[in-house]
Amino acid sequence: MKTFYTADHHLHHSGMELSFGKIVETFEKPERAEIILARVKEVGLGPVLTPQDYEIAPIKRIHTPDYVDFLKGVYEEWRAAGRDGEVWPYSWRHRSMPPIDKAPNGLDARLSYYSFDMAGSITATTWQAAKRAADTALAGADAVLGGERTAFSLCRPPGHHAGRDFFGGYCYLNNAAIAVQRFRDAGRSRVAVLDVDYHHGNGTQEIFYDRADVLVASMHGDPDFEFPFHLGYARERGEGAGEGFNLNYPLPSGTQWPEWSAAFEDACRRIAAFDAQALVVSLGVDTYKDDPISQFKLDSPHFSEIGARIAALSLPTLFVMEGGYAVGALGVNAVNVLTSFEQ
Ligand code: Q9C
Ligand code: ZN
Repeated sequence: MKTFYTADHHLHHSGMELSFGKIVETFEKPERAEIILARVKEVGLGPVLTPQDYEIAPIKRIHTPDYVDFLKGVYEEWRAAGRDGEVWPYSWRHRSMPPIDKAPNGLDARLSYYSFDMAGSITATTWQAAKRAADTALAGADAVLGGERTAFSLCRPPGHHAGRDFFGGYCYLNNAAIAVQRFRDAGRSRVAVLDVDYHHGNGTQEIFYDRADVLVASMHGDPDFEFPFHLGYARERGEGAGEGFNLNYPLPSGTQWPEWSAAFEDACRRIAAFDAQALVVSLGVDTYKDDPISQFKLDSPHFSEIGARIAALSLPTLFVMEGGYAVGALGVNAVNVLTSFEQ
């Protein structure tokens, strides 16, 4: 299996985050991608290739032009306002405030408009890193379109919390969604997304919610107790033409393999029935028992079972890296999925 990777991911590093009332080193740190890359090399998964520098057009198939301009330019605006450090939003529209559909003018109001949390900041080079993560997803999609059965896009920063015009949950551009659209634009008429990250992929859900050509299935911590909250309930089934093409499997805190794999099996069967021409896996391994920010109890061998079950779908499959924060086991867990897929 080819792995797509670029060291440009180092261009994004929010130093800190707020975790249960304490300022701590961010869990979404550059070391994550290096650990996964080291394991890819250790097991001899296959060649590690640098993605080309793509045009912006395939990113704008998913993200709005105003959001892309905002992400590119907001750090300079922050500096021009006389501020140091990283760009952080800090206040959001409460349910008591009427919705708006146009960005406000002021810097902080616009930052609020284009985000939903403060899991991660925007640094001087976050845009470049996010753009290269999207390139990494595109290169993986192009490898599969070129005839490879599978590919691994080692994206960082991750993407599944980013929507058409918002960032959050450590995500800025939705790498998996950009890859899905690449498959669609190359003529694959139906594409499935299997999101195995511990968190609900609210961005991916938002992007494809009204579409029947993209089936999105996600197993995750129940939004009643887990980030991103508010979205990810089973009742969210898609809307309009997309009704029935969004599948959520919210699961309780402490979920172990039998319960997780039952939901996963149901998702796999629904994907098989969808008759997809390509599959994009949002590969988060934060379901691991020792993940520092998650509450599921999967163990390292379970990730091998996940890879084998995905392989049994017999679909052209792109793996796109999402979350996973237990750095000691991160490489083993992510690469277990990939090696078992290939066996
Ligand atoms: N105290 C992904 O896995 N909240 N994003 C963490 C920790 C943000 C997870 C709070 C979690 C985002 C891609
Ligand atoms: Zn996650």
